[in-house]
Amino acid sequence: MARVGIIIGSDSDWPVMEPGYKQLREFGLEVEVLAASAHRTPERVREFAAGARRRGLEVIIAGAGAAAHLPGVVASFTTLPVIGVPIAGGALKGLDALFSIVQMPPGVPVAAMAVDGGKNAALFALSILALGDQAIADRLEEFRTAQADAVRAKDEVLQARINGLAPSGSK
Ligand code: RP5
Repeated sequence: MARVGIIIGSDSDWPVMEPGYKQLREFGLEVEVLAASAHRTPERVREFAAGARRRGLEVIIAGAGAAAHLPGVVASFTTLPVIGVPIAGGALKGLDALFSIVQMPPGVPVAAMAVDGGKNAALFALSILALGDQAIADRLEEFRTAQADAVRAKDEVLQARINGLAPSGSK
């Protein structure tokens, strides 16, 4: 049963959200995915969001561009945590979507990720699930350790390259 739902305003948003989807799948989670627009198919959005908890979802990631009302509209139909991802594109390059998502009025909150932050949305969703799931918490620790190891390995390569370039006699 899917514990995370990803809803996007258009199939054109999928390339931004796919890395997050893959991340969730790597953690062994089933994910419900839907493309539906707050403006073009509002009834479909309502149906998705209003029934989300009943279907077993625990957290929803909502990605949209332009006047991105989708995360807020989803949040208006459910008390599940909603993570909004502003998607770049169009004349304002995601600033419009960022403001639409981050400036929710009091009462119906949405967590706002960076513009095009589909992967972080998945990691944040995993942190929420980890509150009540030790296996996911353990896997998140492993993820962070592997990430740190990768940074250290890149630094070693960088240091070797710098030292190789250093003129003789210099440190
Ligand atoms: C938004 O408008 C969607 O989330 C998408 O980011 C943007 C453009 O949609 P399409 O014209 O590509 O369907 O509602």
